[in-house]
Amino acid sequence: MSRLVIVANRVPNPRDRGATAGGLAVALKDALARREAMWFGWSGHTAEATATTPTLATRGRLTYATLDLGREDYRRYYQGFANASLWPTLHYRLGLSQFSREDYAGYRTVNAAFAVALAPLLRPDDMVWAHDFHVIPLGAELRRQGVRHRLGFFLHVPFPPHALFCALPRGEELIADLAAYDVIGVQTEDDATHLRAGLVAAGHAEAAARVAAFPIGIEAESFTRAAEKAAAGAETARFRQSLVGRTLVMGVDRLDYTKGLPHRFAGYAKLLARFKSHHQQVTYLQVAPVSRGDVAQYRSLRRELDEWAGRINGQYADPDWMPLRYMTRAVARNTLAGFMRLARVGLVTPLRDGMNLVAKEYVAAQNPEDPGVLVLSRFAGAAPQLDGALLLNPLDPDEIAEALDAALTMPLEERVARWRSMEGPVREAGAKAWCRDFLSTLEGSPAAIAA
Ligand code: ADQ
Repeated sequence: MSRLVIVANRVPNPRDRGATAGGLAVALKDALARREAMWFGWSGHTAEATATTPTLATRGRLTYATLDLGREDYRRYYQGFANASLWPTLHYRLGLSQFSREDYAGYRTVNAAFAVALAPLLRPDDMVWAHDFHVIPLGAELRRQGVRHRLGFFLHVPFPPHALFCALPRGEELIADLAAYDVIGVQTEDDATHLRAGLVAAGHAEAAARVAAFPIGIEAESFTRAAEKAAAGAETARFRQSLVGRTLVMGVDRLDYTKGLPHRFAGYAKLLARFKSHHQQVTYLQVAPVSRGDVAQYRSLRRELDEWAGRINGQYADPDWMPLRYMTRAVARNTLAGFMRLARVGLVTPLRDGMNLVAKEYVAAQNPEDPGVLVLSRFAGAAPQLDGALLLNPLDPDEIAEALDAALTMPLEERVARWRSMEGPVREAGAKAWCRDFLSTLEGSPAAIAA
């Protein structure tokens, strides 16, 4: 079996295992267990200048190859073009997207530095799988280094319609770079349709056939086991006790403007305003650890949510009832799994999301005898697979309030029927299947497209 080289902006720390491993490491676990592999990417450290040779570390059949990035390169590549230009554009938020030629140049510089450092490490039989919007030009840069290997790319976030994407300056150049990959994976059929049209418009019709949807999944069985175990543990018992019999609504997100948190809080406020029967009866726990706290838009989002939380509790709380519990500290994955099993409603309302794994985790965490209800945004990539959820438009707070009321009053029989229709897809289209589908497509692709 050929060696697998995974390229991602962040490479997991070789010392992190299990619960502390990042999302991508969990998703790739099966693929990495089955063969010799290498992780390649940023070390997580900055230095005066970007390193030219990677630092290598080996753990069994896995090699870690990482580069320190120069402070200025890091700022322009990561905080600048990746997070402030590409992230909003790919999530359909042109109004939030900033562009500067210096940031774009930094993004290209880092991708070229990655390619120059990676090319000499490749063995003849290696397959390269690059992940996400940070490394779109990597394939083209590797080809420039003379690399003829099979190169795959997977985009974890949405790909918008062409008219929207090409409003980003240099957008067409990036689409043309994608044509250097042998397989270009996206989350949904909609994303695939948009990207194919983009490739055709950018004059790369030949690459359109290499685009395919590979919806990412979770390791459902292990998540279910974690939820069962945590739900029987002391931490969940203490949390359950604190609810004093009230019904739990739960949200779990990174604190990001794509996740629709202000709209979600507005929807919850509408529930309390319009459906008074839920007063004293419901508790909403929102866990949203701060991410990208060094980007201005994320700081202002945090202020907005602080205000919402204060307003909701200020207006509706009783001395013995706090309707909203909101925390920006991270909570351990296993603890969250136990809390999800306790929650009658999983509230997942991103304004746009590549997939959204929390929705799938919520389904996997449920007790089959007494499952909760998933309330899910139509604009999450997971929506087409999870049609047993109450699907809604997350931009309308009244729709959120109505879906919450329907979920909180739903009879057991309907909850079971809806959950059963989702449980199968979540289990079958899991992380393992995702890896295998992508890698077998890459293995089967005609080798060396760029002669
Ligand atoms: P994210 O935007 O990070 O990922 P998501 O898929 O929901 O979004 O979450 C990834 C993981 O992080 C999940 O396993 C979740 O449990 C965990 N997580 C989220 N919030 C957490 C919290 N408050 N505390 C602890 N853990 C938390 C990007 C894309 C998604 C896509 C994934 C995978 O934006 O659309 O589903 O990649 O491709």
